[in-house]
Amino acid sequence: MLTFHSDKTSLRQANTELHDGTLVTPFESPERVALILACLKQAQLGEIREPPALGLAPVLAVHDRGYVDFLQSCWQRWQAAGHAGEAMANIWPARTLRDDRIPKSVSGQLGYYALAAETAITDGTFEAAMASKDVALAAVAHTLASGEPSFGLCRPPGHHAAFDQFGGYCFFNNAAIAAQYARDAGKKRVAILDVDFHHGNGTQQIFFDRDDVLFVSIHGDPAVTFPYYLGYADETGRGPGEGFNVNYPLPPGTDVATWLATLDQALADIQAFDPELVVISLGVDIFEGDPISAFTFKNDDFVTLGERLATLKRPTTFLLEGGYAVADIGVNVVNVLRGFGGDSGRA
Ligand code: SP5
Ligand code: ZN
Repeated sequence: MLTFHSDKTSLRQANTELHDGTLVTPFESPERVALILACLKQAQLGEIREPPALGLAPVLAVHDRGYVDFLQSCWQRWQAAGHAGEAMANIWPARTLRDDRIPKSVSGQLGYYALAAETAITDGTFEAAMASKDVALAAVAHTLASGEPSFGLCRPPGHHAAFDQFGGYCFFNNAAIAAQYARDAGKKRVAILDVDFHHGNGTQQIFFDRDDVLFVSIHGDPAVTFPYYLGYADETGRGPGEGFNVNYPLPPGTDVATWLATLDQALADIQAFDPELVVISLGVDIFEGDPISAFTFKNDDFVTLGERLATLKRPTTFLLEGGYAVADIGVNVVNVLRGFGGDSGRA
């Protein structure tokens, strides 16, 4: 399987993440991509290509212009304001405060455009987010042109990024950008299957009113799990989008047999939709050893996941989302791709 990768994704090198009340080194690290690359090469899974730089037009097809401008200018403005640390939100237009005016200062805008506080903006964040969406676009373009599967080694991840909000380590919604690109290239129905431990709130929001992009997600129950405010089963879409959003929240600790039985339902939903392209938001944070997640996949279960996804027999693009157990991240990603490709050998 062809992989797309850009060294520019390593330009995102934040030093701080607000985690359980302290600032820690971010779980979402450049090391993640390096380790996956090493495993892909060792497994000889196929060619690894650089994506072309496609600019902002495909981003603006799913994100707000003001939001994109904010991401592009945030770090420089934060520095110009003389702040010592990394740019992070500490005030929101929450519940009892107005949300219909955009503040002028970078601190106010951070809260306006953030949906979580753990994700700091730093030098290189925007450039890395640009590279990440270029990886996603090159991967989907390859699948559209050839019918062959592809893997986009996206970093930073994307599925928490909404129309005009960042957070959950995400800035541009790579899966949404790729799906919209396929729609604009003439594909009538695109399905996005999100298997990351966390609900893909951003992807859901972007397509909630639409019947041309089906969003199906299996994830930790939002009642007890990030992103907390979205991902319930009663979120089924709105207006013309009614019935085209499907959430399968599962309790922390859910066993793999139950998870896979849920996947079978998700695959049936996707087959019923008859998509011309499937985008997999591939989070490997469903691994039992993941430091911030609570599902129970073992290394070999990722092969099974890949095998089941292959039963769809649809043009498929895999895009990396989460996965923070770095010692196992490469093996787990390679196992999915191997399972999908029919070579069930374990990495
Ligand atoms: C793309 C992706 O996987 N983003 C995840 C972002 C999660 N950020 C907040 C994590 C909060 C974890 N709290 C659980 C602590 C367990 N000790
Ligand atoms: Zn995740």
